[in-house]
Amino acid sequence: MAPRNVVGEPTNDEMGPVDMEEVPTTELAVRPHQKLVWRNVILMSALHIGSLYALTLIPTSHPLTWVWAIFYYVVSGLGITAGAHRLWAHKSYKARAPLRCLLALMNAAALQNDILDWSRDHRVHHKYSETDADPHNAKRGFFFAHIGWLLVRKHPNVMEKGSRLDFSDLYADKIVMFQRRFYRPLVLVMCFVVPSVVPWYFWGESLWNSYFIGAILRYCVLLNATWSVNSFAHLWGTRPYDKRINPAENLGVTLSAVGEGFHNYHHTFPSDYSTSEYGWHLNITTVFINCMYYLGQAYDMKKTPAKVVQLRKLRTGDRSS
Ligand code: ST9
Ligand code: ZN
Ligand code: ZN
Repeated sequence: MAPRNVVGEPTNDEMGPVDMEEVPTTELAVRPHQKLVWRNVILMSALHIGSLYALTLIPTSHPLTWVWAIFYYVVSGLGITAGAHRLWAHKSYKARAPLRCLLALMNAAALQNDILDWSRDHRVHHKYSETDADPHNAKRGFFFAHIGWLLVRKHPNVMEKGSRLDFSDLYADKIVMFQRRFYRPLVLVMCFVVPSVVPWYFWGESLWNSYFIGAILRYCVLLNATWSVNSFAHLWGTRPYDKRINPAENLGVTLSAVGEGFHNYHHTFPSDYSTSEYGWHLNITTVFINCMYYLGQAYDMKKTPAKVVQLRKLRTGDRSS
């Protein structure tokens, strides 16, 4: 994707006033895109309640089950960061078919919509950040940017502006389309069956404990870590590369989101494969991609030259580092 300017896009206010006479008053109260999708509200509430219950099971579960849950958290997190995000949404490096198959499976373990949907929303997010066309527009507040955007219909501008972007590379990728076609069974196996069965089979954990800790709790924490990039890292932190945009460098998010909290850098240089000035530093995803490079599975990694980064910091940074 070509580097893009996230400032200067028209905001909702600049798109002109709503013609009040054409919109019946009842529709003004709750617009279609603000209506709650009750199915999602119920599922997300159940997931969070189930996760609180899972916390109570930790003291009585096998320590290897905790290790497994953390390991599988990283595996599924990489399916998002190294897969949907850096490979498919940004094309910041290339991957051979075996790695793309592996990443598609790891991505299904994260259950964050299929790769095509995820990448489509993410490209629109970068192009139209902090406007109504941004699926998780942080200008609508912390809650909306974090989880609220998944509980209501999308703003019509998301579809309208999104339909102007090019996603032909995603539709042309057979592995992406395979994952989309068989998404439900893949999710069933990768997100729920595998994390539940491994502790039960290998060290005799009860299926009940392994399901709640390996599947439910791990999935819920992973979702919240991912959403933190949209909420925390779009609202709080330093802006050493471009002080004119919302996305910020946020250490807490970097640590929980396996290296994705360098968000001011990432929105300033979106095609950099390490999403950070500092390469592999605090960045498990970059370590993973580098290992794949040495195994011959990843190649053509894009890196913004240090000189360009320094000049940009001097020109638009907040001088915080
Ligand atoms: C989840 C995703 O959690 C999380 C993503 C976070 C992203 C973070 C990014 C941060 C950077 C990376 C860091 C990663 C860090 C990872 C750390 C890991 C440790 N453009 O969507 P629909 C069109 S998912 C163009 O149904 P509604 C299209 O034609 C959680 N067109 O809209 C589409 O039809 P089709 C689990 C677009 O009806 C049609 O509109 N999943 C675009 O308004 C309808 O689309 C859930 O909870 C676009 N961008 O529904 C499910 N978008 O697809 C949540 C749409 O056939 N989703 N179109 O082509 C839903 O239920 C619904 O999407 C909805 C909106 C209710 C939210
Ligand atoms: Zn991105
Ligand atoms: Zn962002």
